[in-house]
Amino acid sequence: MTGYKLYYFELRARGEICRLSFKAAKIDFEDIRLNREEWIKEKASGSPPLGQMPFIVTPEGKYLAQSGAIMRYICKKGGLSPSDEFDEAEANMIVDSTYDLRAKLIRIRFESDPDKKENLIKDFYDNELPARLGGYRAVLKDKDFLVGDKLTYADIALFELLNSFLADGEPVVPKELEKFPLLVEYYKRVLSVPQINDWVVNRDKCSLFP
Ligand SMILES: N[C@@H](CCC(=O)N[C@@H](CS)C(=O)NCC(=O)O)C(=O)O
Repeated sequence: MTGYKLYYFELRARGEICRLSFKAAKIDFEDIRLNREEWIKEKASGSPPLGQMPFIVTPEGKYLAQSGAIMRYICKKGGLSPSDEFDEAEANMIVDSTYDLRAKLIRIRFESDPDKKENLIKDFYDNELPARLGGYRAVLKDKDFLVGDKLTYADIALFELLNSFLADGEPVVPKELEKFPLLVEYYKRVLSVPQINDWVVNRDKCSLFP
């Protein structure tokens, strides 16, 4: 039986959260990075569900797309999913809000009008990001991890956003956390999880966006 295969571009963007989930869950996977031409052929085969990447192929030959669904599935397999129903809902609250922030950063990246781009950047860094970080701090309280008493996919989603999108994938604390000392400690705690640290420090580096 072959193992898991993950298909994405040679980018972090929406693929890195899947790579990090496999690593955090200690599940081996083949990290397949397609270029544009290879992707066009793969898409034309009709195999990728929804016609988008990232997608995975399981050892049983099943296909799954959508980075959030892949993250939840892999993390559940690796014991990184909350068992309590409310904890699970709270984890999903965090994940969904990190996806809101990702969508804003992706919009900023691809905005071609310089004035609009500047306004989007200002609103994001002056208003939206600090408001959400304050919210994450309130959920964290004095716990080690966001939900329950162990690392879950809520931590994977938030850490990946902070590390990949704000710290450019480097093993450093993003400067945006400076006003949130509890989140600085939390970020360092997640970064020090051995399999996460190993990935962030030693991964095959690629850029966030094209
Ligand atoms: N919400 C989806 C978005 C997937 C998506 O937009 N994928 C893009 C790359 S980031 C894609 O497949 N683009 C190529 C295409 O549509 O042909 C996720 O998080 O996985």
